[in-house]
Amino acid sequence: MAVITALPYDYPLPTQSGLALLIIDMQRDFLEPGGFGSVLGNDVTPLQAIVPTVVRLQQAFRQLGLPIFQTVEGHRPDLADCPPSKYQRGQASLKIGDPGPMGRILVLGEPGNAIIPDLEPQPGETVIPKPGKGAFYNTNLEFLLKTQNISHLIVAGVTTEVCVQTTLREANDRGYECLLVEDATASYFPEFKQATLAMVRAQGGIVGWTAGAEQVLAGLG
Ligand code: TIU
Repeated sequence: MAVITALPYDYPLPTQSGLALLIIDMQRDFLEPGGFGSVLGNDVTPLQAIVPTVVRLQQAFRQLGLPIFQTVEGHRPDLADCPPSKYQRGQASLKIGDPGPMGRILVLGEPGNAIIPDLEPQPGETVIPKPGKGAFYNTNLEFLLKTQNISHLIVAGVTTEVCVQTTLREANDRGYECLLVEDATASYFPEFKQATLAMVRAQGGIVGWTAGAEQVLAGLG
């Protein structure tokens, strides 16, 4: 059986069902100055460092003809899908929906809400807009995965302890076998990234597996 060398033990690749790449929120709003992430007070540079690794994974899945899903955190222009708790939280200089240097903050369709140019999806690749941190909450992701008989998810993106971890936990509870790619995920807080990696693979893989991109690419062969 084909495996990816991973922690806490080898990740068995599926034989009867599908494997997909799930890239979380690699958007200008989180990776570029002036977006939602920087408005929250964060330095965005740690997130930019993973871009080449995520690109390598995207290219490998394309070459293998395997499905690629990307998510985008954002809200309708009328903010009707933004809970007041999310809108009011924090003391940022700009709020969700306010005009920023890349358009309205965290609003679907605005320039700053787009996936970064390096990772622009190709026709046939799926983009899932999501109003929350988890990719399964109020989206059709589960329906699309089920329809395509996908059971195994290789997960990358930002931020590790917020949208990525929430999504991993949602996926794990729904029965998906998840592997988080260690050098293809980043946080504004490096210690939170490391803690998340440790949490995911603790207790025999209570949430899933972790592995480096080299191991993932070698396993996919
Ligand atoms: N603030 C933060 O770390 N993350 C988010 O708000 N969204 C995602 O993680 N995508």
